[in-house]
This record gives sequence, structure tokens and C-alpha cells, in this order.
Amino acid sequence: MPAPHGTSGTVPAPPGASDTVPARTLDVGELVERARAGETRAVARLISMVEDASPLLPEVAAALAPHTGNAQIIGLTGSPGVGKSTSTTALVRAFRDRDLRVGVLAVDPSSPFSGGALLGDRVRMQDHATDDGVFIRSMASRGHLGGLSWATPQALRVLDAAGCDVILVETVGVGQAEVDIASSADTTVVLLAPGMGDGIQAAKAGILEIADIFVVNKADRDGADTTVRDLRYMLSLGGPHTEAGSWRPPILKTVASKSEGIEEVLDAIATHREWMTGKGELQRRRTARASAEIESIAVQALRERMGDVHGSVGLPALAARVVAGATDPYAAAAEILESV
Ligand SMILES: Nc1nc2c(ncn2[C@@H]2O[C@H](COP(=O)(O)OP(=O)(O)OP(=O)(O)O)[C@@H](O)[C@H]2O)c(=O)[nH]1
Ligand SMILES: [Mg+2]
Repeated sequence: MPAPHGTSGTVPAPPGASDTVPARTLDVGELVERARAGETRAVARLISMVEDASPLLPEVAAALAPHTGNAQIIGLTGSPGVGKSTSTTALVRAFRDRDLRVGVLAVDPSSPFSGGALLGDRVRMQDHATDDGVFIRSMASRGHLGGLSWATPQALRVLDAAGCDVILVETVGVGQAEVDIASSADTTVVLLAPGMGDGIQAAKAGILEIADIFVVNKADRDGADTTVRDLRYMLSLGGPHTEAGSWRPPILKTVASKSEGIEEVLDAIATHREWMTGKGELQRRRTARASAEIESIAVQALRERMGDVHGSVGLPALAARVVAGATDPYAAAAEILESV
């Protein structure tokens, strides 16, 4: 999971980074201030910078940092068509009824198109479009090297700093990339629907392990109870949830299209949050996430410097000495590391 940028402004832009941003004409501090004041366009601009892997990201991150840590992050994931967007819309409504500011980040790790695949979702969420207590944004990978798992936490910090109380992250699919993105949430909700066979798919992708709450949506369809039973059985087979003192993910049923069962989902989210806070788990999760992020940025920076070494110190010469038996690969690697 390489990060797209280094640790300082002097690191060259990564491959695939946008060079359309006029680097020094943009006042990052001012942009962040405008985002904090709730200016939608500034928020959108900052998220675009994340999506485009702007070389200004280290500066953006520094300006955002003091204003983050307040938002509750809720991940929603599940197979295509299971009802994630419909559920998100219903959840947004429920949070708005409680006067909370809500951010929605729809992430499609498989789409190289700029939000194109999610356009339908945007249209469907239009009932929130005129509400300035809601910020909705979709993000696509645009062919980045590291995919979107690195970009998601950065985009979340933008929404967090912009004053969102709750951020919903909707991820399409049940693959490894989705698992990575879903684990950038405080609470992860995994959606299933009757008769889609996604229980097995979910088990394969390790999505059962990351679920804090299961929701069987489309409970108005035949087979919802069978899906609940199958899921309960699968969970009984083992995994982190069966260990003593661990959180047991509840299995809820909803009809998202009619907002049925949504209050229960909100209650379960609140209960999970209380449990996490009581156990120190929220802090532990956030720290683990930050560690992974720091590591990926550091490794990427190191890799870039190794790239410099590659050109300047003469890797071919070292390689030739290894081939000739004059030195060995370990000693050669140590020589390179010393100069980094
Ligand atoms: N019968 C029934 N249909 C539903 C329910 N919830 C959503 N749908 C329908 O299922 C379809 C897919 O819903 P979406 O919310 O777009 O699903 P999604 O998971 O966001 O889909 P992708 O973003 O494409 O992965 C739509 O036609 C919804 O109207 C439900 O509870 N019952
Ligand atoms: Mg959707």
C-alpha cells in the first residue's frame, strides 16, 4: 500500500500525480480555513487534491491535523447492489434528524473513472443535495499506484476538519481493497441481501472479521431469515468475534428503501461506540490506522530515495561486482542502504 507522496515538499511528485495543480499559486492554509468554515467548494477542492495525489498533500495534512479527531467514522460495505447507497441515504436522514453534520464518502476502488461509476448514487442522494449539513463526495482511483486505501484516510481528515460529526464511507465490493478501506472506519457495517450468496464471498475476502455490525438488507424479500441463519452459523465457526471479551456483531434486518430498521442500525452503532470507548478500542483502532499510514508514507519516501540511489550511485556497477563474485548481494544492499 504505497503512499503517493513523500515526507517533505522536496520529494518529487509520484507517477500518476496530477501536475495540473499550479503548485505555488495555491494557499493551502487559506483553503483549509475555508473548508473549516464549511465552504463546500473548498472541501471539494481538498478532496480532489487527495484524489489527484497532489504534491501539496504534506502541506494539506499539516494544516488539517490540529482540527481532526472529532468525527465518528462509519464504514458501509457489501456486494454491488446490496443497498449500500439506499442505506446511506436513509442513515444520512436519520443523522440529520439528530442535527448532526454528515459527510458521505463513496469510494470505488475498482473504478478508474472520476466518480463516473458513482454518478447514479449522487443523483439518488439528491434529496440531501441542498442541505448544507451534508457533504457528499465520491472518489475513484484514477489509476493510482497505491489505489485508494491510502487516499481514504486523508479524504476523511478533510471532512473531519470541515466539521462533520459523522462520516459515512461507502465502499463497493467485498475484495481486499474494500477490506482495507472499510478498516479506516471506527465502526464497520457489512451489508448483505437475501439470495446473493455473498456470505461465502464475504468469508473469502475476510469481510466477516472486519464487521462490527451485520445488516441483512432487502428484508422484504424472501430468504432474509435464511441469510441471517447462514451468517449466524458462519460466525459460530470461529474468528476474532468468538474470543472471550470481544464484541459480538449483531445481525440486523432492514428495508433501506422504506427506512425500516434504520433506527436499530443507529442504536447498534451507538452501542458499538460505547463498547469501544469503554474498552479503549476506539483509541487502539485509530492508533493502528495511523501507524499503518505513517509506515506506508515512510516506506514510499524510502523507495523514492532508493530510486535516486539507483540512478546516482551506480547500481549497475554493484550488480556487475555481484555477478563477478567480487561482492555478495547482502553486502551490496547494505552499501546502498548506508547511502540512503
Ligand atoms: N426490495 C428492496 N430493494 C431495495 C432495498 N434497498 C435497496 N433496494 C434496491 O436495490 C437496488 C440497489 O440499491 P443501491 O442502494 O444502489 O445498492 P448499492 O449497494 O449502493 O449498489 P452499488 O453502489 O452499485 O454497489 C436499488 O434498485 C434499490 O432501490 C430494500 O430494502 N428492499
Ligand atoms: Mg452504491
